[in-house]
Amino acid sequence: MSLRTGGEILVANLLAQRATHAFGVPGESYLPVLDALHDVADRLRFVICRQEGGAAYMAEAFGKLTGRPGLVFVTRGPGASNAAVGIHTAAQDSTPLIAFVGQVGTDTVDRESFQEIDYRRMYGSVAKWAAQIDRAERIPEYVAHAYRIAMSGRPGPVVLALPEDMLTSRVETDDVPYVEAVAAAPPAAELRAAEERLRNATRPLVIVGGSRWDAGAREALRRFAESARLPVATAFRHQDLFDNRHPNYAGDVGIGINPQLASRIRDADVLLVIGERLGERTTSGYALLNVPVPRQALIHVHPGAEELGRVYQPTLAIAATPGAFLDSIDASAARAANAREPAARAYEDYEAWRAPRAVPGAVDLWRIVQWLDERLPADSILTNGAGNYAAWVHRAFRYGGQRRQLAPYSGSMGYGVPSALTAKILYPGRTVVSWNGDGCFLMNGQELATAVQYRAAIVFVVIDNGMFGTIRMHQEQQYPGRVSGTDLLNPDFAALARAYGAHGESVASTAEFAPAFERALASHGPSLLHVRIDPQALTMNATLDQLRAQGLDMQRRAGG
Ligand SMILES: Cc1ncc(C[n+]2csc(CCOP(=O)(O)OP(=O)(O)O)c2C)c(N)n1
Ligand SMILES: [Mg+2]
Repeated sequence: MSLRTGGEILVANLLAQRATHAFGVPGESYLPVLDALHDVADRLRFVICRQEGGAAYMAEAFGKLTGRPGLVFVTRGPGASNAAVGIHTAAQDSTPLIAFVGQVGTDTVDRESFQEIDYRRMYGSVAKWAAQIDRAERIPEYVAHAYRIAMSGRPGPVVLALPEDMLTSRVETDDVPYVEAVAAAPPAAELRAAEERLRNATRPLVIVGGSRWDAGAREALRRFAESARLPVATAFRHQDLFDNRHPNYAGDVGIGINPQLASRIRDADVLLVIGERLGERTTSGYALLNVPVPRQALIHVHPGAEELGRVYQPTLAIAATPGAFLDSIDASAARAANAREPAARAYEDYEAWRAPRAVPGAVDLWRIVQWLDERLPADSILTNGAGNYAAWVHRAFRYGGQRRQLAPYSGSMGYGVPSALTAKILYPGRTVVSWNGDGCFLMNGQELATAVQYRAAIVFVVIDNGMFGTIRMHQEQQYPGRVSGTDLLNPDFAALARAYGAHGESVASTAEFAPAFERALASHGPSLLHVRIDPQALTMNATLDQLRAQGLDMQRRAGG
């Protein structure tokens, strides 16, 4: 064995975990790591980003796409602060991520040295684990533990601080072996009880969500749903867990849920929930199911035992990964032979909900998304952040049953640009469409430079309504006519894209979208379509004026 720096030991142990990519913005605080990466650039690619928020989101998207922790490297205080949005998203989205943060030397710690923060306290309540590696010989132990924690149970983010003197010190140590997530499998007695509940159900429904799904688990879900004849709904921003064209598909349980699906959930006698936490967005603000004891028999399957019964007390609490549960349940024993209606009835409701209605203005996003739905290859990836603009893809686009949707369960803006970069870097052969609002795009629009630098041929779409539309919607409903803090004066996004070196075009009508999209794809580089929409097209169900009228009406009735 020979002496190695902390930086070299860290990189060697990441390679031992078969890490292929790391995302980051450099800092002088972790130069030894950057130096060690220099020698292994062909195996562990460091993707240089423009802002740590973008880098952390990219790492988060890596975790979503691969199931292995996304790695992000950031410098001390300012870098660590910028990265917070991605770490929070990883926490709420149950995504494995490890953030490596530069830290002042142990010789000057606790003086509030330049850019010093105690990351254990800063990230204590957001990360699954926040720690500092004070001795280089313990790096392998910390890396193994970080991987295991990030991936196991309910996955989430880990923050590891790297004191500068630890990274430059030279020690002898072995590397740690490859670490896998801890398996969580259901006990046989609970499986039999679940089968019995489903077999005797008259109005059963399955809801799927969360992380720790792989291709095998998705396939097992399809087989189970078909054989047990169960309708399957997908949780908020998890629409790619089940083929949306499948006759057993019931739609998505998210913001602006199909009222028919909401009734179906309320009226269900047995709910089988797999992988989903049953968070606020999937329960219509905790209103869909009774707290703390739902009226429905709830079979809750989640890999993190601590999530079972957190809000909703289940009839059966099963600590298992989706794959382990679906591989072990006997679909024929669970077959809902007494179901009052065929599973396909729910699909008819979904189809009707998806069918386009009239939209104000020259650009009809409903038609555009339906065109994309038909046009895009079956393995294309669609990303988005947060905003009303996202509702169009969530409602009208059909995500197939493989990993195709990158969207924040955390409802965090600015996710659509960086997550698309990760998708295109990992899968250069797949079509990647990044769907953004005008507000959302500029939260991480700087990563367009990263897309150009890495020649990532993503089609960025910017839906420009000249406002933070979602907040304007709430304003009109609760404070009608009192517009405050939500107007935006936007740049010419197409010209901005061209300034970055990307292909950029404006789209002024529905008919212009398809040819512009084809030209964007044919440019074989990053491209941006600036789509100006009528501000009246604020939601899929109501115009801006209608929302204001509803708000005024509510005010009148409240006696205001
Ligand atoms: C990081 C972050 N900041 C603020 C918000 C609050 N927020 C939610 S949606 C939204 C407006 C989004 O605007 P835009 O991207 O233009 O989409 P639109 O609603 O206009 O379609 C805001 C400000 C948020 N969810 N995330
Ligand atoms: Mg907007």
